[in-house]
Amino acid sequence: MSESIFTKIIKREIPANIVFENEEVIAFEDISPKAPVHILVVPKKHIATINDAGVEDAELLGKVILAAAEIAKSKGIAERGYRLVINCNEEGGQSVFHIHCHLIGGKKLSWNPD
Ligand code: DGP
Repeated sequence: MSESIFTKIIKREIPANIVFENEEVIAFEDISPKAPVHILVVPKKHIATINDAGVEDAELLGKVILAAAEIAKSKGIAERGYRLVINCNEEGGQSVFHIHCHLIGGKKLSWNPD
């Protein structure tokens, strides 16, 4: 399966508040934010979960993380700090099966995996 809700956002079939885009990566505000800054940084290539990524995706995934860091800077939260999260499968809390990195910040974050 190569379609996901995020593929529809990439193709502009459904709207999103896009904050960053280049050839390989797109980033947009999470529809259900958990913090003042909550952005999803998404490779345009459809990869369902991090389990499905291969060594051929290493550079792309690095670009996703670097894009998240750049967005954190542009949002003014880089120095204060923030969190990057990739959920995987059911117990990891993944609900959209197209790899994405959550950029979360803008407040003091607790550390509680529950
Ligand atoms: P995860 O649970 O890690 O798979 O995160 C999926 C996130 O995607 C969740 O925080 C809510 C967000 N989300 C789901 N559907 C949409 C959508 O249509 N638009 C946007 N902007 N975010 C969405």
